[in-house]
Amino acid sequence: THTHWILFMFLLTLQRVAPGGEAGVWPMPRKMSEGSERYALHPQGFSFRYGRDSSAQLGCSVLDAAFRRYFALCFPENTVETDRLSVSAGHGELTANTVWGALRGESHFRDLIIRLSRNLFLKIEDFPRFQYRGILLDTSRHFLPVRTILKTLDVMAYNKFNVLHWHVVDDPSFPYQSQSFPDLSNKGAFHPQSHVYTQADIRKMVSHARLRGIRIIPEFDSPGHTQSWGKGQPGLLTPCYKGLHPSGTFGPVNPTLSTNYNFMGRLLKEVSTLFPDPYIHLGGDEVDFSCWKSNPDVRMFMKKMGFGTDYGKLGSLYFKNMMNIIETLNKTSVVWQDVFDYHSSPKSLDVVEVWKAGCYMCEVRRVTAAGVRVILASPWYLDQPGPTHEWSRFYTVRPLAFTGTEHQKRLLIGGEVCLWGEYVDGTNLAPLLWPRASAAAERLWSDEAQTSSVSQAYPRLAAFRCKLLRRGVQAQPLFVGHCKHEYE
Ligand code: CP6
Repeated sequence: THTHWILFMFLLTLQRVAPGGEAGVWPMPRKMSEGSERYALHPQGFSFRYGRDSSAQLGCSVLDAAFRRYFALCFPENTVETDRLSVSAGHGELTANTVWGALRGESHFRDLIIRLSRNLFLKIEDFPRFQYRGILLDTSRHFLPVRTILKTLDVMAYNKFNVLHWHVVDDPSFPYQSQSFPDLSNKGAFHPQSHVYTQADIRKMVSHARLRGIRIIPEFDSPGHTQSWGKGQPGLLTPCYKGLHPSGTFGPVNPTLSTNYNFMGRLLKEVSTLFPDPYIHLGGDEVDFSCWKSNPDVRMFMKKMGFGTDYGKLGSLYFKNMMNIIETLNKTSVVWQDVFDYHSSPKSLDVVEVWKAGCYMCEVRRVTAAGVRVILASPWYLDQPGPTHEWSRFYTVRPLAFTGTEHQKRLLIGGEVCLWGEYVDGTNLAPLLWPRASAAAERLWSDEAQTSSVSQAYPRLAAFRCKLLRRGVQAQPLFVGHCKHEYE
């Protein structure tokens, strides 16, 4: 059955201008017919309402909250823009088959119909190209304030991103405050009170994201990238040796001790109850085998297991155990491509994230040929310094241009923009993300053939960036020009 919601959330983006042009319609919908008349919109005579036939009604928390947000977006500071749309006796209508679809006008194989006054019909048909449209934020290299993350979720929703991949912890700091293991952040965070995410903070983020149709996938990267974990969990990391003696430094998680798997199981159980998303990211990238090699206990274990000198087999064993933990928690795991490369049974993996530069299409081809789902990140690294106009490089990525069967293409579930944190904190996160990540957003949402021209995208993206400024986002400029409302 169809569900109907009468709402006007799309009126402002549907002005009479060349396809989405000055209105900054972004990302581009599949089909959009535009009327020739303009209307002014008055806050007094304007409201969002549930349709009479709608299966969702007042009390649907997600849409009630969306109505309030969109109203505020339509009327910033409650001022009326008389040169904009208004409908005195008209109404708009949106049809979607899920609440999430209604949130972003996302309607798989359904029509989105906007009807303005009696004689003007505007029709949008839209659905996403990829189901997974993510952004990675890293809160270990720098702590990101909770409000910065909440604001980023807002802007992600404007761009139809639907996944926040939260790289919570890493070598430099452990800001996740665990109930079962408080020492992890007491000793491993930059500061045990001011630079941690409490369970209450996380619930707030998860709920804020959910109301905007965004999933939060936490990453607890191991066995490498875990230096900060070692401070609060003695015995977790492998002691590295220099010759016959411990050197005093530590390497990846010690994969030979069952106590460490008990610890990981308890930690991930806590994490899995806090984050409702079915996916958990287990990391697995850049594991330094040299410390494992140096340690006599690890070497003995290798011998006992018959692994020879192949430390990839030890990595496989670690991930088999981790995947078992994830399975008992009824979750699906995501891992970095490194795990696929060193794993002895790569077909058993759930989802692999391809991040390395070089021939990333070759890797996508290999992983999908093994029947494993892929998230593509390689072409969308935003944290490396570069010229502003590189948005066009992000825009012209062709994620499905690898050789493979239709089945392989379907295994590419989407892509992700990575903003690693070495050079990023609350001061520069927004301008680094926006509007460059918006270029990737359109690539992941829209039809490729309809959005392949950089020169046609430019004025639309420039207008969308002005819209972001108007909404209080410090999005950086694309090129020479001005916005009607500059950032203040
Ligand atoms: N941190 C972690 C990182 C990176 C990775 N994992 C990384 C590597 C190379 C570049 C950017 C980021 N900073 N944990 C790799 C997935 Cl160019």
